[in-house]
Amino acid sequence: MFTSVRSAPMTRLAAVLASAALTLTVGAPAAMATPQVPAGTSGTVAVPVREGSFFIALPRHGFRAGTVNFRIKNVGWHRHALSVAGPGVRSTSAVMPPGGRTSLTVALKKGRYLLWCPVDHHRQRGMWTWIWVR
Ligand SMILES: [Cu+2]
Repeated sequence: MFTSVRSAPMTRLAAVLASAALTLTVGAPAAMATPQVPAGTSGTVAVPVREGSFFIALPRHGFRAGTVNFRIKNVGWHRHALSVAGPGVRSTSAVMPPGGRTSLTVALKKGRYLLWCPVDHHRQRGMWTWIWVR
């Protein structure tokens, strides 16, 4: 008899605790959803590229292996594009009008890649550069 009287509040308490635990469990994944990806080791790295008459400017030429998204801006007076060739990659962006933007995503492996502008004779006029991936 006494046990059943005492067990009723305990059952309610247990229900409240279980509910609180459920709330915490549901809330936890959202709190832990912040990506913890070290820069340059995985995920996509965004790299701004400027192209003009007649150059290709990158903020750096050394990269870690992984996916790179070149975000290209044409700051010149001619049409430009970006080609990338190296281990496992041979890719060309859309052609940008003066002032235009485009992007090119490539998966870089260890090695050396050539970047150049494939429009007209821009490569011969100086629009090329190397990047190194390790
Ligand atoms: Cu060009």
